[in-house]
Amino acid sequence: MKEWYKEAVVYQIYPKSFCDTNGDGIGDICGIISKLDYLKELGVNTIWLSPCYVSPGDDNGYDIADYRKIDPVYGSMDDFKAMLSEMKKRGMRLLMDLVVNHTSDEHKWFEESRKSKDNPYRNYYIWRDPVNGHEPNEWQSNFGGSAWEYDKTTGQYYLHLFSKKQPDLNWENPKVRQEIVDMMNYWLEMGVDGFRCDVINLISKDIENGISGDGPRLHEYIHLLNREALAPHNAMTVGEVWGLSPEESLMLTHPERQELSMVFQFEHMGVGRTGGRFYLGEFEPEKYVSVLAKWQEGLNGKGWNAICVENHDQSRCINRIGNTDKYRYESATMIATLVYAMQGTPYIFQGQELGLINPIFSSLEECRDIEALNAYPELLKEFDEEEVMRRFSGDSRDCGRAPIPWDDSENGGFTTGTPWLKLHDRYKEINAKADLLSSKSVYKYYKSLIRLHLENKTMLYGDFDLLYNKDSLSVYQRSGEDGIYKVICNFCDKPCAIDFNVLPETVILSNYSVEEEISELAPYQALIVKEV
Ligand code: TEU
Ligand code: CA
Repeated sequence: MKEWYKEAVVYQIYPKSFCDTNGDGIGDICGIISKLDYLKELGVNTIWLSPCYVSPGDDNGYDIADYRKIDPVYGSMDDFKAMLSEMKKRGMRLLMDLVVNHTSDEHKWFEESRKSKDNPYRNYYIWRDPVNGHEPNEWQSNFGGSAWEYDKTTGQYYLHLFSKKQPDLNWENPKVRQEIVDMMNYWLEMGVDGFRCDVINLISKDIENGISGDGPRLHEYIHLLNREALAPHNAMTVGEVWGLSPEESLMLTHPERQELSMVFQFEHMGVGRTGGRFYLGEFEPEKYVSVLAKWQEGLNGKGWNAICVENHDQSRCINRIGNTDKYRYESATMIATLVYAMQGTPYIFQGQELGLINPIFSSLEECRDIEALNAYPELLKEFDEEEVMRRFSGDSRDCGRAPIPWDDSENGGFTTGTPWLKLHDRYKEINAKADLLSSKSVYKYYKSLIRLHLENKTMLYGDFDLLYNKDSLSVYQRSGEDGIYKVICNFCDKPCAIDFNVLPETVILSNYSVEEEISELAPYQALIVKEV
């Protein structure tokens, strides 16, 4: 069935790092407004805005203290409404970040909840008695340490699957569910078009039976949000879920179930990790492509994929998959071609369209992310300081969060003040202005790719077939209403032979100019070829 979300091309803005207009070193809503023409020109038609609600900022806004207010550091509600209307003027839609597995401990619900066992808000959160003077169970927080925090006022522990400043909401409580529904309607009625739903599969738990996510009432809760808020507004949703199979994801997204529009899967982003975060090994292109292919085949005709390369929890793809020096343009555009010529709704993380690279962190003082800060003492038990910083420079969440360099002036024109987090080290050379002036512009390539995606029915809706995937070469086919296309990618910094010839007149898009018949791909070459 045709749905608007299937023809969305989404650009993720991480507001803290996008564009600062008042010199406090932190991006803001006025900064976003100032770049809407840049985004319109790129061709994206939907913005996903990471949290900009009132927050103490323990996890950069994923710890919300007031769901209905804009944090003053980003601007006022008037600024927000102006931004929304400027987006609408340009035919763009807006997705807000819905972070409802937890709030901030500075949310008024939690401040009430912790006061006493009989406070009306007590049951908004998850409280348990100590067991033999200890935590109720062994659960670990995603950011390290126990998932339980003792609160001496009432002598009980509360659950926090993330930082201790992010207490988990108790979805078993119908009042909590109603609060969330009302809050979603508040934003939808203001004109927001949908939500990216943070760790949405964690909202249902069965603590007594050791279940910390994907709990027994998950589908009931999400269906409720759909019925009471999303469906009446024809809103789009993308769920953030970790570790699901395509079959499990269909349970959340099959249209008949009326839950979510689509989910992100992160399986391909984990390719090359030898352990958890901070344990990167060699990247394996064959595995990367086969994971993506599995999701293409698993959802085709039944569900719908969110296709993405990076986000604010990941490092930059060219550092991991591509080549940041000699072939930065080629590898950035090859990865984009491989992923965005597949079937699904594209999500582009800010800066990806410029082929941005990771910063190099040389001391802990340069790092900001709570996950890295918490992991630091643990990693030091295993590695020396230099090695820990090398790991942070390759795999910490600060990598993708580095502020955007808009030009080659001091701090890349991101701010006139001191940026809250350092920019990548080569911003004098790699920035938006330089990219747009270059004959090898990543932005312009993205623009062509987005246009092709939106204008070609095969690219939008066609079937996917993996034809070849070995070592550094992958070939897949899209077939549909507007013909048959082959997408051919070379993941390596050396030429790669193919056993067929490509005629220049059949090339729809490539990151190299193709003047004559070829039977070999150049380093990191990508081709979209029309079958004749
Ligand atoms: O991320 C969920 C999440 O599971 C990741 O933070 C993950 O724990 C981490 O990257 C593993 O190394 C979402 C948001 O995207 C993230 O920014 C938030 O910190 C988190 O939820 C809590 O709200
Ligand atoms: Ca600012």
